[in-house]
Amino acid sequence: MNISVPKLKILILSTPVGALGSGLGGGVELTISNLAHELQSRGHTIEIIAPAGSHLGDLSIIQIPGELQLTAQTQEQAAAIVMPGDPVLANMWATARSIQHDYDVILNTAFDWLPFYLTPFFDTPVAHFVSMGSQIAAIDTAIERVAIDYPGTIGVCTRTQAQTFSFADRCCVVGGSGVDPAVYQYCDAPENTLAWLGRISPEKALEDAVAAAERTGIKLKIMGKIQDPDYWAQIQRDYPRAPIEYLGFLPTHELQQALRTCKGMLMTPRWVEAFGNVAIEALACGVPVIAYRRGGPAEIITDGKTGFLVEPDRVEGLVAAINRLAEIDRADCRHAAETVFSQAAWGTVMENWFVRLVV
Ligand code: HBI
Repeated sequence: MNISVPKLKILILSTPVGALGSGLGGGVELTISNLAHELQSRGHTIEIIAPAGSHLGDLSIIQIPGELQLTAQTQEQAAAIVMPGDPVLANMWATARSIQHDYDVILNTAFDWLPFYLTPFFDTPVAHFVSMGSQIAAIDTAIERVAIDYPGTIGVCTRTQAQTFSFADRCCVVGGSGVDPAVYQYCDAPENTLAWLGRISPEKALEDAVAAAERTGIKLKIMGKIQDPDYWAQIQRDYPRAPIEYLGFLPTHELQQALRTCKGMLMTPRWVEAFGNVAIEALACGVPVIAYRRGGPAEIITDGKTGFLVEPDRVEGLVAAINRLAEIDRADCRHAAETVFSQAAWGTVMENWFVRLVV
């Protein structure tokens, strides 16, 4: 029986740390892009508010000027809330307030104090997609206030991420994204290369993947935004002989072309990765994922079937798993992306979340 779902008008507010398309917003870019396309394909109306200079395929975006927000993961746990002089975050939410009555629901994707504080000031229901684990106590407190006063409005990617908050039981696990299998070309005859994808920033611990490449002598293709140039320079100084190649921050079509021929992808999060969109992109190409057993990847990868989960922060564990990659059937990786982690399956979870908040 096809229970008809009401067609919703959804206003999505992006992350204030960078324009969409810059790579500074990390996984949130893929989350917003895939969600917008999937919900539009189901007849919903989507509008996006994001910092000026944003572009995301064919999606229309209300561009907002102002200064970008400091990234939360670079601040101390006890940090005070900091807003720049002309904050793009505040400007984005002032625009949202002025047009809120044209929409059934507002989706916040910023991991910042302001959107949570402003929630009671809005008439239109606000759903919050929380994109990271606990970073700053003041932000945690603001999220908890909303979780208590507006039950069901705090969405998180994984159970592990929820458990970094004291109010884990008040969070709805909605996943981090879903992939459209048609966008990724499956490859069952890989070359002898490895891949690492992500923002090049200390919490992603790229150095461990580079160390594994040096020890195995297998070339590591690195893709992603250089968010911390000093950190990247230090890695190159520490591992001068490692067989690495930096391919840049690539759009999905080019990214999957470079990724699909790899025999495995390494995920080395030093922090509790909320989800790990890059893991499901690798699976969609048929590429097994070797990941530290920490955070989102530990809930995405089935050990021994779609990749390997290894002891965190130990390069020798990565090396041992690299030597076992031939045990994985790449078709199992692709199948996981076509089913559990598909854009369609995730779209249904997100659609149900929004419908529950509107009725
Ligand atoms: N920091 N202050 C702040 N706000 C965000 O929305 C934010 C961030 N750091 C990282 C980030 N978003 C995204 O890269 C998440 O996908 C992790």
